[in-house]
Amino acid sequence: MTDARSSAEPVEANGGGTAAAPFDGLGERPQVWGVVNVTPDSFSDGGRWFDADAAIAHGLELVADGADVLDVGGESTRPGAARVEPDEEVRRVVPVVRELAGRGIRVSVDTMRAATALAAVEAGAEIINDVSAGLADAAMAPIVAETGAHYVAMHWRGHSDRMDSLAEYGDVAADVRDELAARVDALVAAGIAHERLILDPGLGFAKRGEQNWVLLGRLDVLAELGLPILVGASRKRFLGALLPDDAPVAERDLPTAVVSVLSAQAGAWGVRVHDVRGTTRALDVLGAWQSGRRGQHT
Ligand code: PMM
Repeated sequence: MTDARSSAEPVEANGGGTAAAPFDGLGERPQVWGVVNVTPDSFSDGGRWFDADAAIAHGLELVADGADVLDVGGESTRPGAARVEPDEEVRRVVPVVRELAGRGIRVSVDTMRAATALAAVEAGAEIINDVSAGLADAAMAPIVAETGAHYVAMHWRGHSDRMDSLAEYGDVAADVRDELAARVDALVAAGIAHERLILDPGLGFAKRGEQNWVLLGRLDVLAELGLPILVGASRKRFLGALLPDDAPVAERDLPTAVVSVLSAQAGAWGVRVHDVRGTTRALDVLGAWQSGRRGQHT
């Protein structure tokens, strides 16, 4: 195995802050993660990037649009989705990761499997984005610890085929915080450095529409855990619910960009989006707005 630790420098915010420092909403824009799905069945882009060459070309476009990180995934997590075979997942993501990382792009791999995570790190990925926070594969946390990769722990209660039945909460913001706090303890106990962790509220994963809005409106509750927060609202159903019934999925990009801005203002460290161009432009407006605000006070 290659020594991933030496290549995995701290994930820095654009302004030079480290991953442990949440975006302060005053000047630095959050990390923009561009989604590169190498799947035939992802809900949000209909598997348009299934072919490796097409996925690589799409990733390069996202970087040109301003993506800081490319999040490469080979398994759809849309509600009701069936699991992909482990070998097939590796076959889909590794060539794409190798090519993009080889061009000096910071690559994350979106996987719940330790074997895929390891293969991706060996191919140059610096970040493992695990929507199950280690719950789907007991080997994940020790493997991530061994590689020294950064790790996104997303709030998760069960696989996509049954997650819609797992959306019962007392206080959704406090419950998500507490369940993620337990995952942080387990991940650190397995050897992952605390400063390598990034948390994600898992919008749409065992959450109903209004629960997603509570999580966004109360991001400060999750911020109590003192780790960077990644928000993945892009093109999700709860945004579609704001649009006319017949609106195509791409029309969710404008609401996504607005959520990116509001998340940044609420202290999110990063946003994971399909339409990188729209979100970076929206975040540039926020940056200009904030610089105007600072000017008023000097
Ligand atoms: N959402 C999807 C997939 N991976 N990863 C993180 N960290 N957070 C998310 O909200 C998230 C994710 C949903 O599927 P998509 O790839 O089609 O957007």
